[in-house]
Amino acid sequence: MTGRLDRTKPCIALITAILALSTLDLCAGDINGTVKFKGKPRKPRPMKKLAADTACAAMHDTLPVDEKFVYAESGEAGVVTLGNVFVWVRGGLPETEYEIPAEPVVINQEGCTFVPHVLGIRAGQDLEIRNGDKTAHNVNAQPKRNKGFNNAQPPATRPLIKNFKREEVMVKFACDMHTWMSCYVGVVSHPFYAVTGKDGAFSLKNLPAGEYEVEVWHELLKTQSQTVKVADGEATSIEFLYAKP
Ligand SMILES: [Cu+2]
Repeated sequence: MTGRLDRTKPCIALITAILALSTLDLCAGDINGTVKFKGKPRKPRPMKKLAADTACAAMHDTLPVDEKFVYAESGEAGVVTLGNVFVWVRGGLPETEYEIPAEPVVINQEGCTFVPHVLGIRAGQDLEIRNGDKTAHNVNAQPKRNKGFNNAQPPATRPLIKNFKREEVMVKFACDMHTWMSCYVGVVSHPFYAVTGKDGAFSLKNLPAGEYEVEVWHELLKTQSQTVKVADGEATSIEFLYAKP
């Protein structure tokens, strides 16, 4: 039994090496990073106005909290990792047309909240807005560079299919029937964007070698940017640190 295991070891090592090679693009590089916040984090606040709406309140056992400041412990004293941050390459990319995914990006209205709260989409890509609730919503998209829309969406109706033609970071969405409802959509003309989870981590993969302006956006803390160099076959690590203004 031991001998057999020993013989499989080199084979496993070889397969691992081949797999590693196949995921490493030698003609592109990655940017991996973390977004953090230094200071006393704002506590998530219960959506009190939601409680006053009978139909919406009935959808929850406990009152949901807002997602304006989503964070986790970072391991460093006084510093937390920050979620719901939109990260994108703002400048430095070659003028190339990137194929637009055929699959739509989905926003759902669920328990009288937009899910997700922060998301990204390609300019020209379909956005499918669903109403998963047994109550009516009114989707009010408020872009500045794109065409806005304002559509009532009764329960059990077909999703709205929309798209934004131009790059715009960010487009705010609200619901005219429920003032606490909001979400933010980053519309980007290329595939190099991400939204951080609670751990603050993001990854922008397969960028051509070059020098880029990477920008981060947070609903309450606004924007920051950094110049980042990317080399072929390498991953560059960066960190963004917000502090209380
Ligand atoms: Cu609503």
